[in-house]
Amino acid sequence: MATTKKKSAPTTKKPQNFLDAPINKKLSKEDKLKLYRMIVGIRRFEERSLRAYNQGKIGGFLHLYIGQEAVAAGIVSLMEENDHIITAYRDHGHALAVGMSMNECMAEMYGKYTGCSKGKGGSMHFFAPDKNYWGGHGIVAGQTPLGAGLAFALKYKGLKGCAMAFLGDGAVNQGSFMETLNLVSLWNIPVVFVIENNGYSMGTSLKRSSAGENLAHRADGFDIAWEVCDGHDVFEVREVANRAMKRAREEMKPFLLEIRTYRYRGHSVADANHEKYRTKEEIEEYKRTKDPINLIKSQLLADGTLTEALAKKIDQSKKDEAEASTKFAEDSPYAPREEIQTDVYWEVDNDADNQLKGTYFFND
Ligand SMILES: Cc1ncc(C[n+]2csc(CCOP(=O)(O)OP(=O)(O)O)c2C)c(N)n1
Ligand SMILES: [Mg+2]
Repeated sequence: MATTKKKSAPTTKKPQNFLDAPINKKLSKEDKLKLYRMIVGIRRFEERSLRAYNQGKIGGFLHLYIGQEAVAAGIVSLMEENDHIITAYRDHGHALAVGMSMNECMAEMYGKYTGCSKGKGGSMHFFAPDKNYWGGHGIVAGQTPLGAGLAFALKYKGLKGCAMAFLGDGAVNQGSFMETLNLVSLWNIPVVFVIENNGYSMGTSLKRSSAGENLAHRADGFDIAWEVCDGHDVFEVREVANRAMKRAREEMKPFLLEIRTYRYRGHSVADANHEKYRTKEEIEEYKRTKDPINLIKSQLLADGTLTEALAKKIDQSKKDEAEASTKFAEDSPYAPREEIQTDVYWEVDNDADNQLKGTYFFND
């Protein structure tokens, strides 16, 4: 892939087989199987959630990550103790990758009290602060200044870590993202922005909405290092993201990473006509040549980590886990009536500690 890198971008030499890159050579057999289980698990969880949605069990929106699994799985596998992560509404893959259970995620979509956000957030608002996972945000690019804030906090507290802030290709054109790039460069904030470029923002193709040879090179205008890579091969994602994360942690510098990926489904389940703005052939070609599950499976079969029998067993266990999560969600209660207005704004629930005195539209 041709990328014109200016002085702010690090020079990289990409290996032919990303499993041979030093960061991947370190992986044990169990580490590699963990990545495989994760990618398969995300796919099976989402397929099951789609069925539940079509059965009318899940309301609101459902934005599926199917096709993009290797991005979240690869990057989260590199996270260290002080690293944080935040994303937009296509948030199921990142949630499972940080270790959230299928039960708490499925229950959240069913609107149940046992869900990670007590059933009050739904598909777009998965959160796990105990796992440094800060959501799940519906305003396009709204999570990017928040990601910068997470990284600012690390610097302020003197902790060595980085914040991973994911955004879509459509989000790069939002003013808030540009403002954030300016500040993180000025203040040397250890944030890595990951553009998950799946080629479309809702029904608008990248070509129709974004100027420039690629999206990442916009970082040059802010003197921020950047790189572009493909997101189908989890080992490529790890190889490239590792450099960005290391640089952020060690040099206290921001980074802009553009990862080229693809979503198989419509923008959300409501976008049933997605074959109107792209061809069936385009989708089929991606599935045939770049499917993240097929890629990791063939790599692990070739290096002896996986056998067909084990792959089948893992697949079945992830289907069973997803199935069990729907039962858990179904059997769970809704939030009690008296809690219906809590957990919306921290200030309202913690009035004694609230330093911003004002009125709220639902005060009386
Ligand atoms: C500020 C704002 N404007 C518009 C929308 C409506 N909207 C929701 S998703 C979306 C497209 C975003 O596409 P992209 O950033 O490429 O992310 P993807 O859905 O591909 O993951 C739009 C325009 C919104 N949620 N927020
Ligand atoms: Mg997109």
